Amino acid sequence: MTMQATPKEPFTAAELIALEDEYGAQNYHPLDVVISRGQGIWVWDVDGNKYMDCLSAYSAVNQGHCHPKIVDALIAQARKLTLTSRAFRNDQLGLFYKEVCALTNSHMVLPMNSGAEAVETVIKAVRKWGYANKGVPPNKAEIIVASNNFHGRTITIVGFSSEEQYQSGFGPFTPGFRMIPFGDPEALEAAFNENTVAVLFEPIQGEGGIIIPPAGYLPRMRQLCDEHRAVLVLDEIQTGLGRTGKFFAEEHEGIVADITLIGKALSGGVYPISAVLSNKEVLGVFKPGDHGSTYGGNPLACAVARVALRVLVEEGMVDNAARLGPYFMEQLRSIGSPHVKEVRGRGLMIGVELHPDAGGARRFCEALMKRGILCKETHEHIIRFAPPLVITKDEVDWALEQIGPVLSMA
Ligand code: IF1
Repeated sequence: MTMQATPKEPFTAAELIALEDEYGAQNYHPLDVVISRGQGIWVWDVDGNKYMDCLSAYSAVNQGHCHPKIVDALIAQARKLTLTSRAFRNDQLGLFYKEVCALTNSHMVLPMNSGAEAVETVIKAVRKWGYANKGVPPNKAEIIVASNNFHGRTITIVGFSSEEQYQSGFGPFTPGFRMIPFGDPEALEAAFNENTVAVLFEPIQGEGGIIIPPAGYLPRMRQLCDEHRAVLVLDEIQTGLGRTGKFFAEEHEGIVADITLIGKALSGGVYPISAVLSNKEVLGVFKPGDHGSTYGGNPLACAVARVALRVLVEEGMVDNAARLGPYFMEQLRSIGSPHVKEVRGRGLMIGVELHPDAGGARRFCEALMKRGILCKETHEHIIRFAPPLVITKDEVDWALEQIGPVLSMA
């Protein structure tokens, strides 16, 4: 392999973009803003332009960019110990377990790195639980999932996606999933059979377009899982940890899942860590050697997550999302743009759905970028606003001053 001469530092935005495009796999289509610094809700590009981050790395940065206490924890732990593997114990893991369980009323935890790994882990756990505890015949376990779901990118996970692009060219896939429309209680009821081991849902579909199920749907799901002795698994990787104005989105519906998946903001965007939170019955099926990960549960991740959880609670970020989310949405509606079909969301997980003839959400995201706001379309017609939960009312007002003219453009 020969190395090409690269330009001398500091690199311009155009040079850095060219490097990404020349050497990187083209599995993304990012906006052409090259970010080099972040603090709280703000990020700066290599030319020093300042932007409000209204994506928060898909809700990983709920605590704000480079939260000083989380960064301090990272640095302090990095100087002490970073990785032991799970062949040995480390002095952060048990403390992380205890704190995350206390905060979430869980009894058992399994730490992984990415959200997709947490989803894969729970699929293994509920299958094994079904064979051992429910008497499901070997290899017959079924998991009920929703159409329009998003749970990650592994082969098994995209295998139960309804999005043609996520699957196309990647088969064959893992069997054992039954897909039903999201939000329809009758379809849900009809999907259970004696081999159903679990229901795996997002409480609000994120990538699906900020889709909130009808009132009563999740309680009905809870009831059906109890009746059929199936494990209710909620993927709160995006909706959890304060994003919707409650610690977990399930709280809006007054239910408690058997298993909750978290990731993303578990570290405040500082380090990859995810976790499966469960009762003892389900995660209890794992025996030594059944599952694992080299980096899962490493002391650096645990030290970071402990502080990331603490600041979320101590600094009132969940309440802030509950307070400012409805205000943000109400003000977005009052812009009265003819392009807007609907503004919906919970807390600071907000979607603005445009009419099909508005010309697509991407052009609005590009116009917002020019006015100092970074956000990302989902599907073709939905603009998503999900700033870090540390945003203030004045900053929401500033954002609205930028968003108003953009939504009103021709
Ligand atoms: C990408 C969207 C968000 C998730 C839920 C599991 C995962 C995710 C509910 C997997 C991940 C991401 C991944 C990111 C884009 C993104 C996303 F646009 F696709 F929909 F957040 F809105 N469950 N969501 O939302 O977690 O393995 O990525 O850690 O580029 O694929 P991961």
